[in-house]
Amino acid sequence: MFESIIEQIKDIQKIVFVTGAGISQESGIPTFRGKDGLWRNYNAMELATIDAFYKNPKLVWEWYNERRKNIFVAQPNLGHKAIAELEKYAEVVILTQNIDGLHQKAGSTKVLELHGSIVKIKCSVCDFKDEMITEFSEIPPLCKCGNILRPDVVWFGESLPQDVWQKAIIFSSQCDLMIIAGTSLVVSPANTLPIYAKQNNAILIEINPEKTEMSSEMDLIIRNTSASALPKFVSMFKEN
Ligand code: BJW
Ligand code: ZN
Repeated sequence: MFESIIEQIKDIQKIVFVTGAGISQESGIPTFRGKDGLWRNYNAMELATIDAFYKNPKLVWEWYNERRKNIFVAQPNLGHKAIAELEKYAEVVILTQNIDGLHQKAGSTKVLELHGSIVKIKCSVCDFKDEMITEFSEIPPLCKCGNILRPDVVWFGESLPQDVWQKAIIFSSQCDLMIIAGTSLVVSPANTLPIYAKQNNAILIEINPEKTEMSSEMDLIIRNTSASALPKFVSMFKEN
């Protein structure tokens, strides 16, 4: 079984990665649902919601400011770098739920950020959008229109950016191989992407030290961390 999948993989052209917090764990960025995912006794489910932001924007901004500091010093790990290198051998698209920009920092060129980006901000009311260059002296910061600015990320109860989501569906529906790395697949709609790939008879591979919601759907499971597994996986393409 394993050998037959490996043989098929070598001839594959269109590869889609679906990545989550676990892929950046070895860069020192905590995952959401792991033991280290707690912040001041809050968990992500409590903070990453539009309701939490309206109830206590200062608290939510403090959480993002602290994460931003950590993310800015973080470096891509061997997992991010292996995916970037794979572009030499195949057509690679990354559909990431992460907001940390580490895939791009590693050199990957086709990255769709499903849940936004830590470096972007937008107004909670008007159409204003910008990149956050420096920290704001007062939080929550205000837009020129007088309303509160917010991180340009997708919280629970909000829709994903429709243009990004439509492209994610198209790439997933057309790929030959989907590699799902470092995500618990508990959050929708990102966790439906493997279904689109499966409908195209794509091979599904999961890279995760733990079982996920969709492990039973996978053609191959690599129970290892992404920084350990991905360089070995990419080396198979080099040998071809
Ligand atoms: C390693 C590793 C290593 C560790 N190597 N692996 C009921 C009421 C209301 C809504 C809903 C509801 N039921 C369902 C919904 C929809 C909701 C949802 O899915 N909720 C579920 C939790 C039940 N989804 C939404 O609301 C989404 N929008 C939507 O559906 O729109 C339509 C709609 C509109 C209005 C009302 C209802 C529906 C939006 C979801 C947005 C999620 N946002 C966040 C925050 C983003 C910004 C930020 O980063 O701050 O996205 S929450 C958080 O979860 C973040 C992540 O991207 C996302 C996924 O988490 P991820 O990446 O999988 O991380 P973990 O921690 O869960 O898993 C890490 C994995 O790595 C683990 O498996 C480890 O084993 C593994 N690992 N080390 C490899 N070294
Ligand atoms: Zn505004």
